[in-house]
Amino acid sequence: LWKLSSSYLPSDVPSIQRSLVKHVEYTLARRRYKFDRNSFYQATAHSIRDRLIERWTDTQQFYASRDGKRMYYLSLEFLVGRSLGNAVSNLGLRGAYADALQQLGYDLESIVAQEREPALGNGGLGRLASCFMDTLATLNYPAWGYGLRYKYGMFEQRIVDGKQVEFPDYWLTHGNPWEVERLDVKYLVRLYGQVNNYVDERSGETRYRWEGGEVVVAVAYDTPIPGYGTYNTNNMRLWSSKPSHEFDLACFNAGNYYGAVEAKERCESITSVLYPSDDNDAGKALRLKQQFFFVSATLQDVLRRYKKRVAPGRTLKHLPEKVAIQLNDTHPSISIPELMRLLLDDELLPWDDAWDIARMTFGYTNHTILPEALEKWPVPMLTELLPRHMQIIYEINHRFLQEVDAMWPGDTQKLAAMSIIEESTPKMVRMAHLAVVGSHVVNGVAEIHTALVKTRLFPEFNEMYPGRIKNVTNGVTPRRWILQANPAMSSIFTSILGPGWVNDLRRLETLKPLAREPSLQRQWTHAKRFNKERLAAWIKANMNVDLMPNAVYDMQVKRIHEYKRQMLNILGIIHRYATIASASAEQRKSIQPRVCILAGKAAPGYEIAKKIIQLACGVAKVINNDVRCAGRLQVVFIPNFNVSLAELIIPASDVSQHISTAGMEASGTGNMKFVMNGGLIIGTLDGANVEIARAVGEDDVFVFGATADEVAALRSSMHKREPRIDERLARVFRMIRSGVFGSADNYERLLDGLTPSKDFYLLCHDFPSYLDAMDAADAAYRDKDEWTAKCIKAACSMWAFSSDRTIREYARDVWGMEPQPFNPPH
Ligand code: 26Y
Repeated sequence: LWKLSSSYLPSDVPSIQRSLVKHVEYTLARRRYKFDRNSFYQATAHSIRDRLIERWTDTQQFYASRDGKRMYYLSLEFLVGRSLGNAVSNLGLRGAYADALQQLGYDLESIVAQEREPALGNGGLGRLASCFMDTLATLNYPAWGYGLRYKYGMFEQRIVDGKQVEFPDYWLTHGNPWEVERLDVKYLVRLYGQVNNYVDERSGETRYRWEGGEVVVAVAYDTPIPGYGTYNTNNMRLWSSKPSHEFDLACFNAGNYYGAVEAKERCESITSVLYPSDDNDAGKALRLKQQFFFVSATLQDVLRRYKKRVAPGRTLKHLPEKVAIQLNDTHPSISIPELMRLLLDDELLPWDDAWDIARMTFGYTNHTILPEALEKWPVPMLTELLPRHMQIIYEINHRFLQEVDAMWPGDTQKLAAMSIIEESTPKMVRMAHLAVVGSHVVNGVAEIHTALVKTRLFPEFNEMYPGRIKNVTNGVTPRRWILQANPAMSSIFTSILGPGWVNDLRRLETLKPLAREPSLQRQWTHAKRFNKERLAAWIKANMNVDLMPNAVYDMQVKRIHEYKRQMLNILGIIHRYATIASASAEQRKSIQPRVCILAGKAAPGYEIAKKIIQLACGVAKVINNDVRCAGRLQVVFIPNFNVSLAELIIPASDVSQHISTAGMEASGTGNMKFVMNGGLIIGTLDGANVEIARAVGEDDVFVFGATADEVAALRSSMHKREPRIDERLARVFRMIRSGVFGSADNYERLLDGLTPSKDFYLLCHDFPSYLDAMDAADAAYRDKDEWTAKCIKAACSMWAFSSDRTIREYARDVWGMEPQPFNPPH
């Protein structure tokens, strides 16, 4: 058997071709008919998958034999994007597959474009998780991602009559060749029920058991995660919910056939849909079920793997030496009481031992300080769904508040502020407090954000646990965001530096002294031009708009949020329009041509965000049809922004906007992607913009607006402020109210929020300096050679924003984990 199975698949062109045809004929059962492009996409995916599986199973066996520390990244979201292009490139087989397909009459790029991307995440947080997966594999860290296999991912956004309309994203229509269904890897997950106690005969202690209720099955779906230029291949395990047999018997025997079928349907609904909101927690019971379902299956799996390995003297006390669990925001933080329950009720450990183990195992990453985005669950809901966890949370809180009282004796205000339970009606469990108390490290995602986490969000915790809160600035993977998204620029880097820069972005620094060299500048300009034309061709084909090729391409693509201030961008665009419209034909010639691109989804229930999209579309329509703007200004709102579109849009940018009200964007990761692709930033001193500005130099970032400290001061004096607004802004408001961009009634709520005394996001305050930053960018763009030099220098200064740097920091400061490279057997 060993002999039969131990050979490896060859990856020369003829072998690849044989494997492609074999998959079309046998895997797809399309022998001798229907050899179309989609069949070849499926076949190529399966052929690559075979090669991934070899490396994957070898790697997992190797990790098991080495018994090093492993990290598990728990995230309710993974925004993976397309896999085929990424896999061929990470395996170093792009050339071989391109040749193999070409000889069969297909072009790799158009095959790659057949793939429907899984959108199992909302935005930044989910995409960060996927960038981390790529880096963890590339750097040979033994790590797994755990998540949920939603049947419906992030909704598809269409623009109908200038407004966002949501359509369901059933991404599994054509199957998913990247996953392996593990029907044998399944766990039971309990919901509801009651807690019974009993006296342990050996110790005489009272012990607890959670019993009854409904039992759901979690089935594993595994996806191999290849690293770039390494044999190591990690795993992402996503859970899907199924009704359990145990459950069948109970219900059906009770004679309630329809009720039982309905209940079975409810089981499957747990993993049916991703919640498409990234800003406020609707407190929905189904969302809590998702979180617990996910956490319970994952912890059972992790503990089973840990226990499978028998080593002399090893007990559960040593768990933190072998296992690190990272919580991607509070979404999986019910892990903390669940691990406690497993250790107390199943393993019969004493409380203090269980608590030390749990705290040393977990790390918690915070991604927001906005109060409305902090998760809280009503105590009655938790008590009903997870009665034992509620008890444990109360016990954790009780012990924690004793510590608080010991530190600040008699300070009831401190107790109320820090308590895990909020004394509201109904009472609420503050998941962030639970996560801080139950983790050994809490991290923010950019320097300024971490500072605000320490001073504004958790000041008391920071005092009580000095050193627990750390910063680990986000990063993005250069494999997807440079190599794959921008082949034109990548080939410039590779031709000068060789291919090693992809795994060592610091090497780009050596290009900075060449930034003014004409030959490099020429190649760079060509690449940018190529990327703009690539985007323009897509926009022509999909939206029937002809973009000017020579304009400044100005982009703001991200989730739509008031704090991200797409509205400020639109107000700026209207101002530019007004300037063009009122200029003489002669004056108009001196105005810098500009293409403004916006894209992003609004949460379905977020009315104001939807109005912002409507205004953007209304403005685009008017401007694009006004002859006075011809050759000067165009505006496009690209529908259904997702990872694949980001890969197309970002490399075409000259400038991009990251203009959140200072203090509100935790980090941002789009900002990093744009600069890496040779675009400059117009931005506020917020999130990672601050560190990007430091890395590339203040002169090459167009910074404007109030700082985070000023924002705080401005807000507190808001009511005292004179209601005077900038004359240019007043003109913009008048235009919107005149109805040129569609009935003013549509926009009244938007404008009403912008009166200076109500302007929470400080658009009025920042508007003048925003226009100055725009003017500065326009002026800088006029000197083409100088502009190109700036872009080259900036792009080549970005090594610290590679997720490789980020993950090395986590490994050192949070996980205590070493790389474990596996040397290929051939
Ligand atoms: C509670 C639930 C409604 C919820 C679901 C998703 C809450 C938040 C989210 C997602 C948040 C998110 O994407 N945050 C972003 O994380 C990025 C990665 O750290 C940051 O760069 C970005 O600033 C932050 O907004």
